[in-house]
Amino acid sequence: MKKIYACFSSDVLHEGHYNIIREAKKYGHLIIGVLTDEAMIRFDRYPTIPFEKRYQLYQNIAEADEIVIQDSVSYEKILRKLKPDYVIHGDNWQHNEQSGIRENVIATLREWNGELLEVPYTVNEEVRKIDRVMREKLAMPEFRRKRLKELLRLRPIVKALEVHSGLTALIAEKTIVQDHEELDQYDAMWISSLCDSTAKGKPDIELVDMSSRLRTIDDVMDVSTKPIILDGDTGGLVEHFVYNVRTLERMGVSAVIIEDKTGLKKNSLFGNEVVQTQDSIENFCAKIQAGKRAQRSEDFMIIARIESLILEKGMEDALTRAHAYVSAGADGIMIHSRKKDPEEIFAFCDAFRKQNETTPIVVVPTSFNSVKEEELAQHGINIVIYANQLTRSAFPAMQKTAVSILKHHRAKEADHALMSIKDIITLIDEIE
Ligand code: SPV
Ligand code: MG
Repeated sequence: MKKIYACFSSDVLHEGHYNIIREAKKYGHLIIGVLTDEAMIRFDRYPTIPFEKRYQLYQNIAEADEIVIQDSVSYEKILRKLKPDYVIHGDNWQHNEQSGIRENVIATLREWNGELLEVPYTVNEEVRKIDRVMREKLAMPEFRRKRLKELLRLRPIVKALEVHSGLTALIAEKTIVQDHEELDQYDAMWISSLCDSTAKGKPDIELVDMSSRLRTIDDVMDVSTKPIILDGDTGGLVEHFVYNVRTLERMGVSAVIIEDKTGLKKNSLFGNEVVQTQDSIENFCAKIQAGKRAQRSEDFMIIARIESLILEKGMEDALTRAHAYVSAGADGIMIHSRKKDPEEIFAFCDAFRKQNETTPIVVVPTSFNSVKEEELAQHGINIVIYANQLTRSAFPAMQKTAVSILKHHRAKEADHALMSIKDIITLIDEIE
């Protein structure tokens, strides 16, 4: 009897899947692969039900003769193990970001004369509705909020991209790339004080107040499902911070990072070129403790950011503070540096991890940008934040266009670098 393999990643079975299953069954022994959570979040959206439930869902398919686990987006490993005569899939992956995965399937099957069968992909009203409902569920505060902690368990390193508007949130939400037979995407979003302020043409000195920051968060939440890490600056007055913790939690923000500075806050990348004052360990611990007492859910994280290396107070000071902040209840620490290489960040992380193996470490490699994620993870770092690159890429592009139009007294010369009108009007999903 011939063997046919199909892999599914959906939480809900719909007509499109049944169509594939019915077709597959005509060829013989049907093996269904269930994608693990780790693989699913690289490839598609976040699962709305745990892996065990998804596995059960596929077990209940009457036509399935065998259920197996596929633990990577690439089919290569599972295909070599099963050596099926056929793989069946919808034809939608011929021209999307999965085309490389498809080519790899064809090449792998060729090793034993196996064949890829493709059925027309079903997009009807029911399929669109299921997708919409899933996304809406993921955007709900109770789902979104806990997702960062879940990702810390699922990912070797959580990748966050800076966003400051609905449009930038869509980029963080939807950008998917092929990466060595796998797919990759961002895990989370960072709402930077620098970029949120810059987008408003204001300096990064806690001038853009919390009401305005909440407005940005709401714009981002409106069009996305990924978890949000808020740059909470110094956290402000303790008496205000406790209210803000509740508000952020209620909205579905996953984490706030507060930095141990006091007085008029300046951007860290200025270092000691401007006057910046670090808070005392005692005061900052009191702020963390007050925030943790105010918090109502298990999911929300208060992450303490240490500015000792930025302010050249030394490694010992950074480590003393890190351990003190964790003892005060911080759910994670962020260590910042404006050095061009990551040596002091690695020295800090290695020393911290000797005494503390579990508390998540966050870094922002803006200055030390040559380091790759894998190396960060090897030093025990759990979250990497790309804190300002979207803003820094958009500004020169817009400025160049403005100059070109002014110089040429028309827009024609700028046009080759612009997104087409057709693309821009279809960029935004409409609610049906
Ligand atoms: C921000 O993005 O606003 C930050 C990170 O706080 S940094 O600008 O590097 O200080
Ligand atoms: Mg900031």
